[in-house]
Amino acid sequence: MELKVKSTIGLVGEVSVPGDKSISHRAVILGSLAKGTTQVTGFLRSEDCLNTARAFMRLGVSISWPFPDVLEIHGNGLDGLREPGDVIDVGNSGTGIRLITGVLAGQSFYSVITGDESIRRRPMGRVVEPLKEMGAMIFGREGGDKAPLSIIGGELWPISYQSPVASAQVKSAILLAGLFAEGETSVTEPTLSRNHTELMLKGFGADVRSERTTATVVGRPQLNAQSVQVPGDISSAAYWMVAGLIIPNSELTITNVGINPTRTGIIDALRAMGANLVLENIREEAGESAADIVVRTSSLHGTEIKGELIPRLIDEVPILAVAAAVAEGDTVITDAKELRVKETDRIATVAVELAKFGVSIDELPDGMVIYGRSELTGTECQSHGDHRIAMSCAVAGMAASGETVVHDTECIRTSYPGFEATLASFA
Ligand code: SPQ
Repeated sequence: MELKVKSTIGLVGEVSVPGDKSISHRAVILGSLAKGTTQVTGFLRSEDCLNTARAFMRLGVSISWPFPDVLEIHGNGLDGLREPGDVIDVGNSGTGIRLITGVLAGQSFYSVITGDESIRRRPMGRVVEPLKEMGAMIFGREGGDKAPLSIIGGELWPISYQSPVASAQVKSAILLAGLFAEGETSVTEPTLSRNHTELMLKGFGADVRSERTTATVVGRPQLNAQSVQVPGDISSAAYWMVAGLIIPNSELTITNVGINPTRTGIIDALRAMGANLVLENIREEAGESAADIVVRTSSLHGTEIKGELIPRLIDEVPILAVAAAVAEGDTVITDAKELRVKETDRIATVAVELAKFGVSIDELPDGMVIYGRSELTGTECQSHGDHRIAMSCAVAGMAASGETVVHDTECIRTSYPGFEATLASFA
């Protein structure tokens, strides 16, 4: 599939984005391990999250859709999963494979988990090693670092793990495995990553503590079914935030967006660049907050993005690079080596694709320098199979002169079904 985008002006009105991907995955996982029926409203029906639901159905959990935007998970409790009859396939989802592997590590049956070509390239050693320390047997290609992974879990013991990377997937895999270990399992990370797992575990009744960058869970809890309300995904909202800021004559409200502080780095970075961005109607539900975000066309300037800010905006770097390209002055992004092991090497793919629009950009080993004030020129670009690159190119195309064609855009379905329709509504 390809997406044709024309130069656009004046984004005015209201737009909504689908449910948060991270929260939707976690709702399926915890709903499956809880006793009773968990109702998830605003569940993200994207390929990644549907694959997580399919994985738990394969593990014996009954999941139904009473209404289009409501998912019901009929959980059988912590010990209610059963050996799958076939390989579990997470598709393109790093969150899916790493978090589900944490759960499988605590099961006494045999399972095999894999994903698409991009998933089979991404590092799994970061979860396999600590889960093996807890007592699980896990095998994979390249010494256990690459999927497919075969897992024989069972009795686990708790660990206190010092993670070398700030990664919510590593932290969550270990905390989920910790549910099956007697005693306290804790994970300390160099800087705080998104904390949806900790918040949701608390909501389902687990004993969880968070102190600075350490999260601790007490094993063998009784998890009870919950009603989960999923807010809109700030990572999806980021495309319209940037579009509304860089496209002339825009005033756009993005409604019901999750603003968990571990995810709002994009707001902080854009404000540091001079964005006219206001939060309205701020509210909280079950530990997760949401707001309407109003953006108005702004004259942006370059900034420095590094350190603790990076995990709070890691998935937004590609679209932030588009904002930086049209800003006055240079933007320097460092401490973001993690970008090299996402769906694609996002430092390389952002540099290659934005250069096609006429942007001057240098790769750094752990980030990039974007030389601002570029006049964007419509072009033909490639997603490389990465949803965030596809959507960032589409927004760059809206701000560019002439027409832009983005090739290979099926991947957008992994996180943002409906992106193309919203884009078309602005044409
Ligand atoms: O799930 P996946 O494929 O890893 O998705 C991405 C994305 O861009 O949507 C990353 F490629 O988001 C991750 C994010 O980068 C989702 C996530 C989570 O839900 O726990 C955590 C982050 O990854 P990590 O490795 O830093 O923990």
